[in-house]
Amino acid sequence: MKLIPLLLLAAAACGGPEKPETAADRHGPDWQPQAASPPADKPAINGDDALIAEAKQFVADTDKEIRRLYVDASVTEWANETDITKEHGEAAAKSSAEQSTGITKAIKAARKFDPILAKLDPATRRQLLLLKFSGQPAPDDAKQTEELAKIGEEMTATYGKGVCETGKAGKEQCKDIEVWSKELQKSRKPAALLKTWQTWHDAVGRAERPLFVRYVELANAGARGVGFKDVASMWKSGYDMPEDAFAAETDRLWSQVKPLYTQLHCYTRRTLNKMYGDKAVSKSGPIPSHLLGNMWAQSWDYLYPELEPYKGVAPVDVTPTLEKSYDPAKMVKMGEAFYTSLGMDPLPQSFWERSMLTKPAGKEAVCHASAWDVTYSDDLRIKMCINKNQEDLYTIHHELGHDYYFHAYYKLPVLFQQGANDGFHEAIGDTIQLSMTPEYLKQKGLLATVAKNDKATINQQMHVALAKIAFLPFGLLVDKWRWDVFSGAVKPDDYNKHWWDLKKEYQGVAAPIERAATDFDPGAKFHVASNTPYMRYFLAAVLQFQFHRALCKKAGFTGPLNECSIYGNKDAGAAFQKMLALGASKPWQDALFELTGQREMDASAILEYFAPLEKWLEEQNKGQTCGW
Ligand code: X8Z
Ligand code: ZN
Repeated sequence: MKLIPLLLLAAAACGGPEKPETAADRHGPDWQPQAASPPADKPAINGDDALIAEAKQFVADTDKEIRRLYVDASVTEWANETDITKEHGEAAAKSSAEQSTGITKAIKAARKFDPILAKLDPATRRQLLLLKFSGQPAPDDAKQTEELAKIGEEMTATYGKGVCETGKAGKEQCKDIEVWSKELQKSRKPAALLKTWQTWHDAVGRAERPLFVRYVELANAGARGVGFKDVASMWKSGYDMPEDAFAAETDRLWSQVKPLYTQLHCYTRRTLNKMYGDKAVSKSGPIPSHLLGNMWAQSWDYLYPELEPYKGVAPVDVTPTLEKSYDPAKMVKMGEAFYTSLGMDPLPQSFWERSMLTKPAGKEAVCHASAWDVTYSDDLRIKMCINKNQEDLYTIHHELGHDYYFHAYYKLPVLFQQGANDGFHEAIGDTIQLSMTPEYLKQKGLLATVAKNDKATINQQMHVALAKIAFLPFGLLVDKWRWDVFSGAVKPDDYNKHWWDLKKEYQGVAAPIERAATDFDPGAKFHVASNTPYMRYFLAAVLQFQFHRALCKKAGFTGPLNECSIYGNKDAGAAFQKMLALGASKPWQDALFELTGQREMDASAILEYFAPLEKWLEEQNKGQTCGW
């Protein structure tokens, strides 16, 4: 399984399956996610016992069938993403279509158990609930199902290959996102940055546009066939609460963190204004998207040298050491060592034999990092094109978080082999990142010196904030955009405009040049091209601090949250593993409660963690007009 793109719902971890569990326990067993099922509260009838037994058997049979479909889809998808060819793409589309068809059949067949849901044992009931969210449903017409799967593969492959030209011998020469990203990270020349930004967006975004427009129609047809209003409704319904309540939760969490983001934006904009002048960066408007060191302006850590609060205090960047004395496998070993220090198992030998740690020579591949349990049986792998730099060291820890989640639950029924919600899956490795403090990095020999004073704290916090606070509005808006697209509230002619409206509203970021309705800038982002839901990353950005706070408490740590590292702490490790082992067998609220004592997602741990930086930013921004 890879954390799953919508289409696939296979097990890969750049998306977990779309989203598991659901409302059964909190809202009563009759809670139904929009699906067109008969009411669940019909009076008991004599045949109930037979139907209950049948339901149990159905769930056992479905487990086998879905496992087979997931494994087939995941095996062919792995082959294609590590070696993009026409044949691999066709095979992947075929198994993806079979998976959609099989899931849809099962969802429809399960409807007969709706009248007795309340009488089923919790595990059977929950699997029936999760089945509704177990993958992209197929449209009724088999031809359309095939088309949907093909388009899905084509979109992923188009993104993976990147910007291509046909060379002399008629061979296609492509430059993938890695190449363009390096330019955006390193250059400080606005004209060069603009050229890079525009090349990627024009080539990849525009190529994705017609595919995506059709994809929306077909995916919605599939969702409707199993009783959802549309794909947006299907995605939002998968969180153990009514869909509107879920959407309101995301807004509530954003309102908790928005003031901190606004302070960071204000300080960053002022620094960029000083660097590039009023013409390039206005003092009061949104920041042009190409100047933030990242293709989507989603995290700004490459601007740290320019934004460093106090010069000459102590380095916080481990890239120089990685470049000098590491290779990709050694970086992954360092990640594994963190997890084993918590009492978790070493990665299986097969991980080292089967993972893709660098781009295979002479092949096209999807370099966007992901984690997999290809056969849903502890067949753990990661797929990355590792660069020897700090960002990728952190991404490795993110991906291993997925693999350790897979490992903790691989013996469960396949429908429970998911995160408690998809945000949990994304948050595991990120929680570990929060424990990679300067002290820890020094212990590992990655930093030679660590300063312990207020200035060092602010520098360190700025470094973390440029990755994790800058990310928050982006994490929120990608699926706000897709919700409006799938629901039909926004039509294709306005797709691009709506994207930039949301980028401005939430991120305070603007397109560097005028964009047209024929452009398709969202398609220049991996998760849109690969149909991987994105709200999970926003949830993870919140949850990881909640997890970190709880784990630090279990570890007996009483100091400031930003100084805590759970490295080597077996008590914290045991608590973490206990939650991971639940998979999706319980509503996420129960899993969260188990670890944190809270039943709600809550951004207060973020604010607690960043309290020193927030205060510092407010002082820096005093007298300024922040916002845009
Ligand atoms: O896609 C990812 C991971 C794989 S699940 C590398 N992330 C999001 C992104 O790159 O946009 C991690 C942070 C957000
Ligand atoms: Zn991930």
